[in-house]
This record gives sequence, C-alpha cells and structure tokens, in this order.
Amino acid sequence: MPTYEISPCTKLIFFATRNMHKFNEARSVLAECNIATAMIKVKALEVQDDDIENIARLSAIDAARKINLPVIVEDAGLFIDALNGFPGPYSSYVYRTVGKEGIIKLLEGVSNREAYFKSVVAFCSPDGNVICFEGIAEGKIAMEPRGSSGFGFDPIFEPAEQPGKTFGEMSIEEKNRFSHRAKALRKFAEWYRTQASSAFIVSSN
Ligand code: ITT
Repeated sequence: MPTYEISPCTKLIFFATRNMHKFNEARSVLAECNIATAMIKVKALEVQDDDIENIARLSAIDAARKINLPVIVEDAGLFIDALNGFPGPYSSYVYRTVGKEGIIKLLEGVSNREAYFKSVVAFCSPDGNVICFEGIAEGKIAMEPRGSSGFGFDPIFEPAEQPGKTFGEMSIEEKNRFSHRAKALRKFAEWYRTQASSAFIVSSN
C-alpha cells in the first residue's frame, strides 16, 4: 500500500464512503494536491433522485450533520447513450442486480457503445453549507469485460482518452489520469486549497 508524506501544511479532508476503491482513488488524487484523506464510514442517507448532484448534496449534508466535521461525499453513475442514459443514478442498484454482464447483454447487437461516467463531489461544512464539483469521463462500453482492477463497471468501460483499454485494465494511478472521479476531485482540491481555515490543517508536530 502506498504511503503519503504529511507536511505541516497538509490539509485534511474526511471522505464519507463505504467503498474502499473510491477511497483509494481519492486518497491518491488528493495526495498529489497536498491534501490527506481520512475515510469515514457513516451510515449513508438512502437518497433516491434522478440527479446525482442532488444525491451527493443531500448525502453530504447528512454526513456533515452526523459527524459534525467538514466532509466530502461522492456520487457517480454510468450513463449509456443507447439506453437513454440508463443506468445513470441507478448504477448502484443495477450493478448489484444484473452487474456488468447484464449491461453487456442489454447492448447485444447495439453498435452505438458511447457512454460516460459522471461524478459529483459534494463538500459540506458542519454549518450545512454545500459546494459541488463535477467530473465527466467520456468513453465506450467494451464488447466484453476486460481486466480485474478497480470496481463496479470498470472492466466494461474504455475511456476515450485511452481507447482500447478498460478502467479494469488500469492501475489506480492510470485510471486517475482519465476518470470522472479524479476530475471532480481535482476541481474540489483547487477550491479547498484556497480555503483559509486552520481547522483543516494537519500538524506533524
Ligand atoms: P458510496 O459508499 O460512496 O456511496 P457506492 O459504491 O455506493 O459507494 P456510488 O453510489 O457512487 O458508489 O456508485 C454507484 C455505482 O456506480 C457503483 O456501485 C459502481 O457499480 C458504479 N461506479 C461508480 N463509479 C465507478 C467507477 O469509477 N468505476 C466503475 N464503476 C463505478
């Protein structure tokens, strides 16, 4: 497991998620930006909404209220053109029920394989103020699953920026060069570094 240097001016952020893969991706991206990430497993609010920004926003408000700390929550979904954006905000349910094989079946004989992943990172302070950051990775659904890295739909998604290779065939560092999550997190990091509050500073002393 990689280790990350904590300097006296490293900022700390709490990431409320139950998904270890997401946490590892976030930890690696945010470390590049001198932000240390701590995983918090709070019982998430089960929000049902057609818009992943609303899901991320409401989950972040709920998490910040429960732990009384500044926190980020991230929500993501896979949007497939030929299926009018399905599974989108229902990606978690679809993954748990039919999985990536179910998506490949749904697309049997379909030549339009265009799809994108969308991620929304929502930061919420303990007083309930929320700000959201979005990242999109355009790509295609592969003809069959390839690779065993990552999680979820990674083995069936080929990002347009690295055609012919699925996220499932990439290391965390390589996926982070192209992924929706890394793009949203880098936007968050740019904003967070400008926030002055010393309450977020990690001291190495
Ligand atoms: P949280 O605890 O953070 O909510 P989760 O696994 O429930 O973790 P999401 O609701 O954000 O995550 O994601 C919904 C589903 O979309 C997830 O279960 C995956 O199947 C899929 N997904 C999201 N991001 C993905 C990624 O980067 N690669 C592959 N599949 C992804």
